[in-house]
Amino acid sequence: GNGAAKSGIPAKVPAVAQPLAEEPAEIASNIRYHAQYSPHFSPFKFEPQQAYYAAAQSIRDRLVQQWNETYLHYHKVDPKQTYYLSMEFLQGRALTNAIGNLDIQGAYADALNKLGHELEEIVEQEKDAALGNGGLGRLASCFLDSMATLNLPAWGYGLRYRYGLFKQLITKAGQEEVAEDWLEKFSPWEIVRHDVVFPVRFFGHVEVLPTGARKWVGGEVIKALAYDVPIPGYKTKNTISLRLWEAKAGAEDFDLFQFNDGQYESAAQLHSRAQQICAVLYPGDATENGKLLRLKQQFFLCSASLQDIICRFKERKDGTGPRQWSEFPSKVAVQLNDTHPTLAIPELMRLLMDEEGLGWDEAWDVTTRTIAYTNHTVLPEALEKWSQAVMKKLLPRHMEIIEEIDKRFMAMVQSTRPDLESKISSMRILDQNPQKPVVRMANLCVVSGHTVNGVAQLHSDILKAELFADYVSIWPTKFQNKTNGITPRRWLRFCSPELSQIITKWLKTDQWVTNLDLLADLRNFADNADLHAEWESAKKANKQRLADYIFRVTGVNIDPNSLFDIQVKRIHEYKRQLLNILGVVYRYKKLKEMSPEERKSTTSRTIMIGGKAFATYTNAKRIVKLVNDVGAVVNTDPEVNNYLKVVFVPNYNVSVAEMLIPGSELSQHISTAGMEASGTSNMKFALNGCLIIGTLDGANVEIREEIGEENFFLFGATADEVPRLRKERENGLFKPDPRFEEAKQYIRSGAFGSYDYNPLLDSLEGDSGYGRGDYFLVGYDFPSYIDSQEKVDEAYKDRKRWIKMSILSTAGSGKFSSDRTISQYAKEIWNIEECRVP
Ligand code: HBZ
Repeated sequence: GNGAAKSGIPAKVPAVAQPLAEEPAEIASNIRYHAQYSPHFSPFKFEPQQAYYAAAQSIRDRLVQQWNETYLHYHKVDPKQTYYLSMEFLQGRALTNAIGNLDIQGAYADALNKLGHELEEIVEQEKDAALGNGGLGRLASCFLDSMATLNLPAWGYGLRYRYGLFKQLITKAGQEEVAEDWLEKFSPWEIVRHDVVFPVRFFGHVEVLPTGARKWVGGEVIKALAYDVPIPGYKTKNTISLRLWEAKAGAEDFDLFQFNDGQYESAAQLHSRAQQICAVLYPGDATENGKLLRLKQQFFLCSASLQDIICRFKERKDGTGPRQWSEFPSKVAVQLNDTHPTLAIPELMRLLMDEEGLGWDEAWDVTTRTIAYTNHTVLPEALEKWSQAVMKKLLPRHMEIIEEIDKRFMAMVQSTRPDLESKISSMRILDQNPQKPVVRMANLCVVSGHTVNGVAQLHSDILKAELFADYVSIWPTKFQNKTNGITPRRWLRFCSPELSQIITKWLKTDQWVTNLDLLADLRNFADNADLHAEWESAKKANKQRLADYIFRVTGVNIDPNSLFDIQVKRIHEYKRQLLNILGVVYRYKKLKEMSPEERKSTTSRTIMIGGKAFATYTNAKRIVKLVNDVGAVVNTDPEVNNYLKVVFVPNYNVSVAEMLIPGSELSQHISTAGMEASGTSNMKFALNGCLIIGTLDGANVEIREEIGEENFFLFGATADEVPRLRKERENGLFKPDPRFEEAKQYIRSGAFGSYDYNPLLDSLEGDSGYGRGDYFLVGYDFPSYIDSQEKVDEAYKDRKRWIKMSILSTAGSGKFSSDRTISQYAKEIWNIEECRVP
């Protein structure tokens, strides 16, 4: 797996080099060393960019040292280890996090000062590593931080995409996507492992050997090369790995003869096919080519990771004889982040049977005791289904194995549960629809995994009652809940040092950073006038910083005394940014109708909306355009722009979130009930003392429980009402509120420009069908949303009450630490324990 053990590092050579510098002066000279001797830049310039790379390389030295110590310690102790397989990791920037977790922030700030730079300016030089789309990818990154901090033997596995999530530009036409080159120069946070390379096969066919054994041969073989991103825990030596695979072809795949013959493209064909695999995160899958490439990516991750895991399992034996395969599940836990890495199941079966010679039953026992699956959505269109024909062509041996799992599952149900006869066809892994036979990946995970979990209580309940109800009757104990969490390091300690300092002062300890439940003690001071003053001044500073940022990126001047109201997340109809902007349009129209005197008694608001729309999601892109068009009119309307501003925050990503969230006062989590599995930004906002307006959906339910219903602005239908409301709508029984009609009509009238918003607004009309007939119930929830927003306006006028609610939001956020979530996974799913580096 790492090479260290197999080749046997000579024990007499000390593994640890010089102790690393602690004093700012020594650190400064170390940074200068990197600036002069690293071959990336010419040595005579030391501008912020060079300073960033040199500082990062100096920090990396520390990370490498800790990483090595951690690896050797795990190797010696040989604990059970978890592997978190994910197609996405949304890491964001690493520098502030690394020096914060290593607890050397002050020394590096001083060192950079000696070199004529400000740390605050240097950290801004770093590009975000955006190897993910949204919540699912960011969750994986928060989990890594908690695994390291809790000293758990656990690693992440992912892909090293050449281009991560696109950069969003806002033009007159709306959103435009451009490639974001996060590796343009190089990433100082990754370490290539030229000794960790595995072959990954595609296509080919299955051969039957004389023994009867089956072997996958032929096709094309591409190399997976490991890059390690060290993940330091907070104030601990433990530093784990995010291992990212890159696809490569070798010199033997380069056809020198063809090249010399002038056939340049075909000479390097496998090289270019290898390059395609990790070229982009989430290649568009509208075409058959796109689908095939996505499936290739998924298999590439699964195959390389499992080969590596098996290799490490074999290396870490203590005795003399070979390892028993039955021991594997007590040394290895594999967690699938949604169905994207489902192919780990048939690939582990294949490796065990075809490469290691196990029989079906033994391989199945090992596989099912190793693998667990997390579901992140109940939206039917997001449940992965792969064409059986495509799968057979790309992965012929895996398709055989999947067919066998399906066959055995059916036989088991038929023989033990005749009462489920009528359900079998929908429970099967293979959907034998003659038009388009597919493999249902979620079903494969449920049948093959030992545990299935949802990501918030409501979501897990829905999984058990609806999506996976039939399986629950077979395996009642297989299903669990693991409510999501966020890392308090990145999402409070480092992104809001001002508020953190106040919390530490009042709690008289900084232990809350790793024991977030301690925040509950802030309740003792929720009415204290001194705390109120400090709290408000920290919020004010964060708001000012945010206002300056907004001016810099949009040119819009926002008033730091207005209520900062934020909704940032991927643009999706179920998340209902459209409800937000319709509410804004209604507010604008009412303001226009008021007298100047009346306006003065309203609560001034700045509404910020940000998020990326998937490139081919037309309605999502129309929503982006609408927010921008409304902003352009409102912000330049001298009658109202002291009372209302609307800003679309471009290119929302992790580091923009770190700016927005600390400066927020109200945030919107307003999805149609039952559709947002959990949400995680809701937790980040609440932790930062931001109040929530939201529906009873996902983790909102639990947040409201924790912070108190009097501190949460609730509105809207509940999840159990949604099916009936949709029915009623289909039957023509929905009577829209006049305010809803007024808002839509105002847009249709052209008040925000001549762009044709009728197709978007029409999705809110009619009586049935996805994308029509208001499937997301914007119209039904509109009146209660407006009423709830009026309560927000009233509450904001009472400063004391508002600050108290803000303090209580932070105080009630302890549960939502990813440390709590990961401890629960460790105990209740993985069965792993702390393995602290001495
Ligand atoms: O996962 C999100 C859920 O929508 C959110 O409610 C939850 O909090 C979060 C973490 O559990 N899901 C995603 O972010 N999903 C994706 O990004 C995605 C990516 C590729 C796909 C499908 C979904 O093919």
